[in-house]
Amino acid sequence: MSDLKTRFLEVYSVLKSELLNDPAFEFTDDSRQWVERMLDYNVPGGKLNRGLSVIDSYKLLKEGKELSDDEIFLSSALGWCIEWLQAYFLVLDDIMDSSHTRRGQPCWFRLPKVGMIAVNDGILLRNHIPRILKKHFRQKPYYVDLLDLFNEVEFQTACGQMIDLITTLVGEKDLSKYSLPIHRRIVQYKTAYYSFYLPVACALLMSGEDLEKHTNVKDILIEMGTYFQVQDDYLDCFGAPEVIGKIGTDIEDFKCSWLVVKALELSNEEQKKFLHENYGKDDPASVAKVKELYNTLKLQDVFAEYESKSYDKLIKFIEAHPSQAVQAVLKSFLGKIYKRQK
Ligand code: GPP
Ligand code: MG
Ligand code: MG
Ligand code: MG
Repeated sequence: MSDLKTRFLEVYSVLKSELLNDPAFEFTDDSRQWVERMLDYNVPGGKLNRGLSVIDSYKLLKEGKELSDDEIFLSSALGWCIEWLQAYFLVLDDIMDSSHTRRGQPCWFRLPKVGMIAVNDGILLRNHIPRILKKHFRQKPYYVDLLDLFNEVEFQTACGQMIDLITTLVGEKDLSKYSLPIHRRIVQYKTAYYSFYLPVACALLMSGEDLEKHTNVKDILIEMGTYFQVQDDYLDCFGAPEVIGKIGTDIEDFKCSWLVVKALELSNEEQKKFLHENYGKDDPASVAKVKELYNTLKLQDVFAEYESKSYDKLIKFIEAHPSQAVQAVLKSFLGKIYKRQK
């Protein structure tokens, strides 16, 4: 494991122990154990890309200057706030999407002892973020901007999740409303802001930058986040569950996934009818039929082409940015996700 990741994980232990000894609540042994188990189950088990990106980005913005212990700790703490935010979203998203597995284990709400307590655990995870920020950033000149940033991004994500969910309303299954602009709107809000803009925005604030002056960086990151969610939609169907750590549910859930939008674009009338008949049914035979049509339409090739075109477009976009340091941040981020298998 890289040195940076080891240090990052050490910061998790520090933050966890602070939260488990938060004087604002009189913990009993039982409640402390519950929170500890809930955190260990849901917070650190992912790829940690979002969290690690805060440290990486901060380092690149400092143009390679060695970071002090304090800077490493603070950028890691911000990284963990994003991982906490992600844990909160995923715990609730898995309930909403009726998912089964996440990060190679049952979704938290699927554990018999947990069930709908998971809803409150999601709320708790969300409440941990301002507690971490208060403890470690209260005296910083950028504290208010940091709180505002997390609030804005959470609001955008919840709105994205809302449109993701209302487009799939049961009883109103209407595939004809699915299109690329609708898909784009959903994924920008539900994924791109918190997964891509937030880590870099945290690093910019720590470096004393004014976020208002970086709207072009934001635009590039939102584009990258859109590409990332298209990959997520693709992997939901074509990824190996043992590699991505989750079993796809987009077809059963009638999601406005990039794959179904492309399938609709490429289908003839007969194939469209077939899709209307089989999409959004919680039955393995219908799901298999949809996948069969995706194969007939060669969606794997269509995706491969989308992937390389997006990459070229993003690189051009990045290279037009005036700052070399910012270019390095963005290229490093893109490098981590290009052709990802998980
Ligand atoms: C990912 O969509 C979106 C989120 C995790 C945002 C959830 C937002 C909330 C306010 C709860 P997804 O369902 O495609 O992700 P996955 O494939 O990982 O389940
Ligand atoms: Mg989901
Ligand atoms: Mg979802
Ligand atoms: Mg998905």
